[in-house]
Amino acid sequence: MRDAHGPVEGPDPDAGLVLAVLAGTYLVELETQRVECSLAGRLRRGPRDRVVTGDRVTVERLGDGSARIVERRPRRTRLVRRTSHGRGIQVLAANLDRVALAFSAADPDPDPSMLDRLLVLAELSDLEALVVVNKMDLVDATSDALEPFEPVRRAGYPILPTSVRSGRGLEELRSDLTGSVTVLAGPSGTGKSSLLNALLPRAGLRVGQVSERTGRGRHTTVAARLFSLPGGGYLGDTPGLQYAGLPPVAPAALARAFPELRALSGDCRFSDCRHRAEPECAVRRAVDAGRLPDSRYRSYLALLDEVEEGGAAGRGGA
Ligand SMILES: Nc1nc2c(ncn2[C@@H]2O[C@H](COP(=O)(O)OP(=O)(O)O)[C@@H](O)[C@H]2O)c(=O)[nH]1
Ligand SMILES: [Mg+2]
Ligand SMILES: [Zn+2]
Repeated sequence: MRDAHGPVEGPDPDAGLVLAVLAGTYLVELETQRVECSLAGRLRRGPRDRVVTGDRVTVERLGDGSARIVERRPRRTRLVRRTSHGRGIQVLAANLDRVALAFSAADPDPDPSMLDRLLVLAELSDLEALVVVNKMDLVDATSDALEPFEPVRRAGYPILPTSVRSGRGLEELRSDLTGSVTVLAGPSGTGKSSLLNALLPRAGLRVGQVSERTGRGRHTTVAARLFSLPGGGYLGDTPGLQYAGLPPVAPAALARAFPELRALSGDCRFSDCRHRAEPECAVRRAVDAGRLPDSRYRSYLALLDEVEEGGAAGRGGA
């Protein structure tokens, strides 16, 4: 019961959080319930990602019991990728705190260049990243299964070994994620749905499904879906990230998306050094001296090619 006297404080009853977008319908969590909403006409004009998972919105209840989103509130963060055609950007989710990148110790084997690409996408979206190495039960305790993740650990990213099968690391992951808004992304088959089911008893996601399959050349949903964590916060998945091209960025912004390059680039001779073959390049020097792992540098060069081909460089696209 509310106190009839004095100002009413606390959450705004019409403010909601978009948990999922499904075929033009928006699943919105309000203070006390979840409602399916449509979009007010003026929000329907313009880009298709005008309202995405994670957006904070204002909802208006209509007399017939339905509801619609009448306002999108300012975004704190945006998880972006390049649109599948063209040079624009597509927003996959808003207001995330972190991305948890799920890889597996085996089956499939780790793919360091994919990991570097996803880390760069997280950095370009201003999101924290952590790396989950799942299926640790498939490798024995003395193996060097974490070796492929060493360059990334050295770059400063947290690495958390887990196994849905044995339960290893799940408590740690759960407590780490509690209280923040995180999506899991990563290659197919690494155990993302299994991890979500283990952490969210009621999510009921299908395991072993390739959710990102395309039929007749058309992409199925790539949008993120959030579930509330028992102790607070939200966790979800975002199938769209693993095939993602980088959004158009300037080469300098790409270099800043690698923490270890960021730390070195001030020491290059040229302030606009792209760290390829320029003289007196501090990054090259670090690679040659073994201080910067080859794999990270190769990933940078591959992504630099992609960014330059995308036309962002020198055309004001940044
Ligand atoms: N051995 C082992 N298998 C796992 C583990 N986690 C998931 N799997 C299996 O890996 C396959 C792919 O899992 P899924 O959750 O669908 O992966 P997703 O494509 O990333 O969502 C399924 O057969 C799961 O049973 C794990 O920790 N250990
Ligand atoms: Mg899955
Ligand atoms: Zn350089």
